[in-house]
Amino acid sequence: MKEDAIWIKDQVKAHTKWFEESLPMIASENLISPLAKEMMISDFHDRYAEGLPGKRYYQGNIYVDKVELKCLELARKIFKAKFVDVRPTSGTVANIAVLFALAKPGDKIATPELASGAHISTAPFGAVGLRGLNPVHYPWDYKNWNLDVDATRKFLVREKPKVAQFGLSVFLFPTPIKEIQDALQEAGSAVWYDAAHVLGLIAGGKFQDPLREGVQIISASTHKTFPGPNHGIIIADKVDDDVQAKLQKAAFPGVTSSHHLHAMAALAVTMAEFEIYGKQYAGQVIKNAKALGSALYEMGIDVMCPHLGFTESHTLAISVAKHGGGAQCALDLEKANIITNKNMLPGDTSSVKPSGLRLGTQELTRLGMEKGEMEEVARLIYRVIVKKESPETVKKDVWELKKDFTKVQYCLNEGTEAYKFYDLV
Ligand code: DSN
Repeated sequence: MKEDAIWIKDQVKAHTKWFEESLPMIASENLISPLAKEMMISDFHDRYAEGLPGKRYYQGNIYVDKVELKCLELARKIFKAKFVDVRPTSGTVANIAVLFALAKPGDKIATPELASGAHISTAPFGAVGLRGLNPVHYPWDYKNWNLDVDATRKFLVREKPKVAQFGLSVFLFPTPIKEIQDALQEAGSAVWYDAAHVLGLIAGGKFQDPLREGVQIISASTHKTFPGPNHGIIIADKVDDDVQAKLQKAAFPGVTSSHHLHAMAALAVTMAEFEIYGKQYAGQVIKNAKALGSALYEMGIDVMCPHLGFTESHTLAISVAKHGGGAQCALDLEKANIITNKNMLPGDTSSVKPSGLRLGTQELTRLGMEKGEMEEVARLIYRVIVKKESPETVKKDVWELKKDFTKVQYCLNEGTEAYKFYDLV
């Protein structure tokens, strides 16, 4: 019905306005640039392409092929990798493709545990379980939010997992892969790194460089610290032709038919923009996370890992057990238009009533916020979760802060010379 269509559009408009007025701090989200957005609503959306550029099963792909080849070229350059596939349509889809290429049902896979910050695709009820794999978990150093290096070395040699998977959804610090390289080699494990959360930090040269540290295959979504569209990517280096062929077959026809060509074009545009602005953006994201962590900590809030400077990424984990718990605090913050998520912390047993919150600075940074704004964000959070001020009152001050930060930065934009290019597309 026409009324239904209009009603749906109105809900999306209301959501969009709400987010414009809010401080979005979910660590897995971001904003795409105006040019990337234009790709998302282009005719590419309405088309199909199956296979690889130049070897398609459909006609009509002349320009799609050019764009995909450019996307692959840019990705190979940014990630200094020989092999890239941009056909997985999300991070989890990329993960399933990697699992199909590297393992068979019944094989053993080493992963971090959910309570250590792992992603659900590595859980028995996620992609790992779907592939019929047998997960074993790394010994964890909860104080430092990382692998216990010595114990992990012994664990790898003992367990000899077919695949060793690294990467987290609460990804505070680089994983010490170099430090366990000897054990990985002795175990004969394929080394896979889910970089979804930190892809932009890696691309900007501000986190670790997994492919130079012993990782063979990276999978990721492309819309977290890498500020692209909702899509997926597989990146590999030093893998033989056989593994490359398996990855390609897994990507198509294994886990995709067509690969969301509009998102692929938006990813290509984001890569081109990232080449110009990425390093600066990635650096600022981390500076902002550290500044926010310090400000919250100075106000008496239990930010994890103060002895390590809180974080080396975009993410902060904070314990709000003494302020009513993660679920209640996340709801109160939402009422004040500060959007976060409740999160399990080490020792928690319930994902529904965990003791923590996860905060990310990548989206506020994308809007141009810096250290001064992070200090103000910390005060707003403090007022809601510690002082228990009415969220309605705090919401007004959230907008006071946010109203000057509503335009996407670190991209080709209005007012810059590059905007002329954007205007012509
Ligand atoms: N659910 C996402 C996150 O928040 O980390 C990852 O897929």
